[in-house]
Amino acid sequence: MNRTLFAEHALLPDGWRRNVLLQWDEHGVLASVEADAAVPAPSAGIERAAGPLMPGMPNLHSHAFQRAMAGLTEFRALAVANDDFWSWRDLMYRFAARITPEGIGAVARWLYIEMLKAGYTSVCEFHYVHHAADGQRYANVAEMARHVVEAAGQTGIGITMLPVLYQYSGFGAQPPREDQRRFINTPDALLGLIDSLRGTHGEHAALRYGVAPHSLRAVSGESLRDVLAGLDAMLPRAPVHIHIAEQTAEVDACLATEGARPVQWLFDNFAVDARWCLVHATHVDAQETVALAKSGAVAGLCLTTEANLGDGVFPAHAYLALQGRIGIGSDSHIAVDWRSELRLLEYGQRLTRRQRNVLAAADEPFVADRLVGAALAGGALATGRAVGALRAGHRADWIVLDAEHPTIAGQDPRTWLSGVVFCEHGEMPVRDVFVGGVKVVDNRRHRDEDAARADYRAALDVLLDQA
Ligand code: NGQ
Ligand code: ZN
Repeated sequence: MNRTLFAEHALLPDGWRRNVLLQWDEHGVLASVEADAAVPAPSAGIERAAGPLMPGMPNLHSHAFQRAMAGLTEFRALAVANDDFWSWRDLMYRFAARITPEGIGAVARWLYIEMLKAGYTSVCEFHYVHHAADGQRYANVAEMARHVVEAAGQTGIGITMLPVLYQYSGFGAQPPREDQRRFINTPDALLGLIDSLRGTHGEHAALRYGVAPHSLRAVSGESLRDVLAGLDAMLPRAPVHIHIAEQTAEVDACLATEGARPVQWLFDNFAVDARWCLVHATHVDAQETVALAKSGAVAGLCLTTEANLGDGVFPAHAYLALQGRIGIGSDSHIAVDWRSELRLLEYGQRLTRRQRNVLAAADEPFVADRLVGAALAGGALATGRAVGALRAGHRADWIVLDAEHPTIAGQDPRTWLSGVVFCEHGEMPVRDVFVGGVKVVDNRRHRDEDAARADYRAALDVLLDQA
C-alpha cells in the first residue's frame, strides 16, 4: 500500500511547484510525484503537509565523536605560539583517545537527531576511531563503527558508513604516531572490517558503505590502489571519500616528497571521477580547479569547520563557473546546520572579492537557490544513495518548512530559500522532517530527543571527567 502526502508547495527538480501529490511505498521510496494535482477533498483522508516541502539535505562529511568537543578548543593555550589546525588536532587526538564504543554511540545518536532537526536527512560518516585506546583490536573489529551505524538506524537518518584507511603519519610512509594507534589498519584489515559490518548489519536503502582513505598523508599510492581494488571486488563503484589539500603544510609536504600538489598528484595517479568526494580541496591552483571540475568528482566543502580551523577559502566562484560539483558537510560539528554552511560559502566569496551575490549564475540569479540545488545534487552523489530530489525512485526524504516563520512569512516562493539560507532570526524555519516516508521530526521535535539527550549528557560526563 502506498502512502500519500499533499503539499501546496514543493521544491521539485524544476523549481517550486504548486499542489504536489507525493506517493511512496513501504520501503520509503517515492513511487510518484505529481505537480498541479487536484486538491484532495478533506473526506479523502489524505495528509496535508504543514508547509512548503523541500528535499532533505545530505551531510557529506561527519566525524561524529567530534560533536562532543565542539566549543572546547576556542581558547589559546599559553604555551602555543601559533594556535592552528595542527595544535587543534593534538587536542582532538586527546579526545579521540577517550571515546568508548558506548560513548560514540550516544554522541552519534544525539548528533544525528540534531542533524535531522536541522533538515539533514543523510550523513556520510568518515569513521576512523576503530580500535581500543591501547590500539588493541576489539573482539568485533567493527565494534566502534557498529555503534555509529546503530545510532543512525535508531534516529532514522540515512547513512553511508565510510570506514577510514589510516596507515601513516605523513608523506613518505612515515610510521604512525602513538596517538594515532586507534586509527591504524592495513587495506586488508579495513576491507575485513567493512565485510564484517555488512555481515552483521546488512545493506539497505538507508545504509550503504564506501571507503575513506584518510588523506594522502595517511595512505601510500600502493595502499590506496589496494583498498580500491578490494572495495571494487566487494562493492563495485561504492563511494570513495578522501581529505585533501586542507592545509598549506600538506601541499608543501606533498610537493617536497611527491613532486606535485596533492590534488594534482591524485589526478595523475588515479582515475578520479564521480564516485569520488574530495573533502575540503581548499588549496587548489587554477589547473587543479579545472581538473576537479571536469572530473565530475564532488568537492566536499565543510565551511563552518574550515573557518573554525583557519583552513583557507576554496575558490568557489571559479569552480562553480566551470560547473564543478559541490556538497556540504558539518565535519567537526562546530555547527550542525546546512544553512550556515551555504551562507558561509557565499560570504567567504563576498568578503574576499568585495562583491555581492558572487555565486549566482546566469541561469539562477538567486544565490541560495543555486547553492541549495548544487548541494542537494552533489551531496546525494557523495552518499551513493538515491536521495536529494523529490522524484520517483528516490527516497522519500524531505523537510517541511514553516511558511509563517517571520523570515519568509508573506513572501513569494521565489525568495523563500533566500530567507531560509541567509536570515538568522530565532528558531529554525524547519518544522517537520520525513526520512524514508517516516515523520521523524514533528513540529521541531524528534521522537527520541529526550532519551537521546540524557544519554548524550551521561556520555559527556564520562568523557569530560577524565580530561
Ligand atoms: C580529522 N579533520 O580526521 O578529523 C581531520 C583532522 C587530519 C579535519 N581535517 C585530522 N577537519 O586531517 O589529520
Ligand atoms: Zn574530516
